[in-house]
Amino acid sequence: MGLIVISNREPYAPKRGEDFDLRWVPSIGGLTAALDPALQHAGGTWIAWGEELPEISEVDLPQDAPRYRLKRLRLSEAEVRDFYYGFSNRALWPMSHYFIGRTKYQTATWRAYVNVNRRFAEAAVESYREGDLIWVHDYQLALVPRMIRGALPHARIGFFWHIPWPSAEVFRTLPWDRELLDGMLGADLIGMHTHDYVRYFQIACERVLGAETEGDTVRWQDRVSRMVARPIGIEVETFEELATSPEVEEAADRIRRTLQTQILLGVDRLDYTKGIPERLEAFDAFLDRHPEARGRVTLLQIAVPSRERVESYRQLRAQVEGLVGRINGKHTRDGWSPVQYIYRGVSREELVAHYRAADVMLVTPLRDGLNLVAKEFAASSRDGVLILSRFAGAADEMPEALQVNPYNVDGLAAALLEALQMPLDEKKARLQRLRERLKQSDLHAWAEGFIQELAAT
Ligand code: GDG
Repeated sequence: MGLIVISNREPYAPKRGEDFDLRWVPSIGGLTAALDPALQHAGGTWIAWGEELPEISEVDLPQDAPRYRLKRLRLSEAEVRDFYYGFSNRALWPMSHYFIGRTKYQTATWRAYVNVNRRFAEAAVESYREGDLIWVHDYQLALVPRMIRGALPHARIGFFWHIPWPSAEVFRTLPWDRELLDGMLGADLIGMHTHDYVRYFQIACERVLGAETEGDTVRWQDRVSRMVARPIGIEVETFEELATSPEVEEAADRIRRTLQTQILLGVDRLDYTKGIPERLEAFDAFLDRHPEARGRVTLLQIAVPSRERVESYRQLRAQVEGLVGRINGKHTRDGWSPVQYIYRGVSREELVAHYRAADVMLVTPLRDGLNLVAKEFAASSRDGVLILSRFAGAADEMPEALQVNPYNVDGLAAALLEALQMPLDEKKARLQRLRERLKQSDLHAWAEGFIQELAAT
């Protein structure tokens, strides 16, 4: 029995070195990090969009000791524009995160979505051998389970939706609500991060399709799909080891020495779901209210460039940079500036050094499927405080974080004060409990658990 993984992003991307040698470099991100070991273990095929060097259609990976085959789909410029930026990121992404006002529902991009989903499904059918398990990932590929099912009625197909599933009233704004649900229900097992998302999905199936739901199942057209709430985890030990390595400790010390203040940290893709302007406003309000904190606290915001071809992401960047300028202009004095803003991705070592240097981590999305940064910080920090939005999927599993409503700027400013004043033993006790829970359901348990349940269907 082999495994077929299907995702938009590929696990390794090809890079030409200075000597023109081709290297396959692991992609950044939790999903690919979790599934790569699982696929190395089971053997099989990974199907993804070959973004760089699309002329390479297949490769055996990992490069030095191949265990599985990566099949790379070449998408045309128009497909990237309409399927990826158009439908996935301007219709499904904002809708699922409750940003109905930012959606652009267009028949032309929907058609491209259908066509590209079909290409992924066809590649999967071609790779399939009797007994294989097929695991499809995320909102870009929601129609793939049904399309595979049409060709392989007896295959075992799993699907994981990595972003929030919104309330049925929001979901019903999607003009292709029936088609999307029907596409997903081609799977035997459908995973989401939280029980709430699963419940909202079932309600949508009832209202939109008239499907029957019972317990953790949905019955639709003589087939039963089972739902599972299984939040993705992280490699806890990897973060602990990295965080306590001499290089990272030294880098963390450097950050502290440079800033010479307490450090509040934000790390996000620059996305309107992440609540970055609200966080900046809250810090501004905090400095207004607590003049004694001026010169003694810095907010370090790492914003990783994302989806820059979409207008609303460019607008967000301008908004954030305007706010940073306004807040720094208002409060800067005697060589201290309140906000340090980094607009680029950093290496994993630098990232963990920042987690390690921070006194307070601000994870304040307006809506987030789960949020891995919150978990990574909890695994890496020595005695920091996590402030976490109640609208991140991870909040269910992290009750020891200071939970906030990111829409409440005053409440967020008050949480900042509480975090900065928290006694050391309380901070350590909270982190300890968070860490224990992270270890009980880490990344490998997540992947292995889903695969085992799928195998048992
Ligand atoms: C989607 C859902 C869900 C970030 N900056 C740098 C960097 N990162 C890494 C982090 C983390 C990952 O990227 C971001 O994951 P998140 O979960 O925080 O957010 P999304 O990208 O929106 O992910 C989300 C996730 O899928 C998994 O299901 O949790 O809700 O939206 O791992 O460490 N890594 C490096 N440099 C950076 O500057 N090296």
